[in-house]
Amino acid sequence: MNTGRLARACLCAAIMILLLPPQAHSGGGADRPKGRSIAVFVPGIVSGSPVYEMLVAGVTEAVTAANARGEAVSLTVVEAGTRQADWGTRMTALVAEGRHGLIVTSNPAMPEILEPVAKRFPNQDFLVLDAWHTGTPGITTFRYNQREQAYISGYMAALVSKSSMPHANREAVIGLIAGQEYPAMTRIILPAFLEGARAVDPAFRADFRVVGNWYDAAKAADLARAMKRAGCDVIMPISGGANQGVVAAAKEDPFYLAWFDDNGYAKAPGLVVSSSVMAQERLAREKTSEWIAGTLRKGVPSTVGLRDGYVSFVSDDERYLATVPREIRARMDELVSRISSGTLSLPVE
Ligand code: RBF
Repeated sequence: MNTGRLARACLCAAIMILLLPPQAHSGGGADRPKGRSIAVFVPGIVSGSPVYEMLVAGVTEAVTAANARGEAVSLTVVEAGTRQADWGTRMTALVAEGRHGLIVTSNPAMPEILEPVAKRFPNQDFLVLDAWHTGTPGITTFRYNQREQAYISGYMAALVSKSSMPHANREAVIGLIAGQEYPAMTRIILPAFLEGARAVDPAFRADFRVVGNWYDAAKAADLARAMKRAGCDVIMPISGGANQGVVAAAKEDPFYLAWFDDNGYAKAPGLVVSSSVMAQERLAREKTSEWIAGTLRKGVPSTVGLRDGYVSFVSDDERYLATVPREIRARMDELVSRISSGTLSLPVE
C-alpha cells in the first residue's frame, strides 16, 4: 500500500470537510445547495487496494486545486466496506441525502448497482472509473484498456519465468490470484495475461486462483504457496488488501511478483519484476476537475489505454533496473513501443 498517498488523501479530505461552511456539511435534504459538493463512494476498503487509493488521491487533488483557486468545493469519502450486498443501499442513502452534486466511484460492477439509483435520482451525476456503461444520462464511465495492461504483465512474467534468474524454474507456468471472479477478470485480464505470455512461448499456461474476497491475506498467502509448489515462479496478485499475503509468501519462499494497477516495485525489492499500471489517480483528478469546471462530457463511456498514457509499464524505477536483467528490459521496451506505435494492436473489443 502507498501509505504516503493514502495518508495525504485522507488528511486532505478531513481538512476539506472541516473547512466547509456549516450548511455544506450538516444535515441533508433535497433543498440543500449541492452543486459544489463531491462524494467518493469506495466499494470496499481503501487501504491496500491500489485502485481505490488512486481514486481517493486523484479526487482529493482536484478538490484541493479548486479550493486553492478560491472555489468552495467540499469532499466526503464514504468507505462502503466489504459487504457487497450493502453497496446498493449505502449508495441510495448517500444520493438521497441530496448533498453531493457528483458521486465518484470505481469498479466494473458499479454501473449495474447505480442504474436503478440513477433512474430514481435523474439529476444526480455519477462518475465511474474502471467501468463501462451506456444509456443512462447521469452515469459517465471510463475504462482502461486492460487487455494491454494484462498482456504487458503476462509478457514480462513469461520472460522472467524462462530466464536464468535465481528464482525462475523450468515449468512454463505463471500464476494469477484474483479477489473474485468477474467478467473483466475472466474475459479480459486473465486471457490477456496468458496471451502476453504465449507471445513469448506458446507453451505457457496460467494457474488461476480466486481468494473469494478482497481482504483475506492469509488465504491469498496459502494460494500463493500452493501455486509455487505447483510450478509457478511468477505470480500476479489482483486481490486488493489480500495482495499483502502474496507478498509475504514471496518473501518467505521466493517467487517473482508481477504487480498490477500501481507501482509495486517497493513491495518486495528484488522480487517484483514488473508494474503494469493504470493512471487512475490522474484520470480521477482530471475528470473531477472537468466536472467542477462544468466541462465533463456526461452520460457517455470512454476507453483509455497505453497510447494516450493511461496504461503504462513502469520501466524507470531503480528497483526494476536493479532486479531485471538488461536483455529482458530491452524486450519490454520493444513490446511497449510496438503497442504505442500501433504495430501491435490490442483492442478491448
Ligand atoms: N480491486 C481492489 O484492489 N480492491 C477491491 O476491494 C476490489 N473490489 C472489487 C469488487 C468488485 C465487485 C469488482 C468487480 C472488482 C473489484 N476490484 C477490487 C478489482 C478492480 O476493480 C480491478 O478490476 C482490478 O484492480 C484490476 O485493475
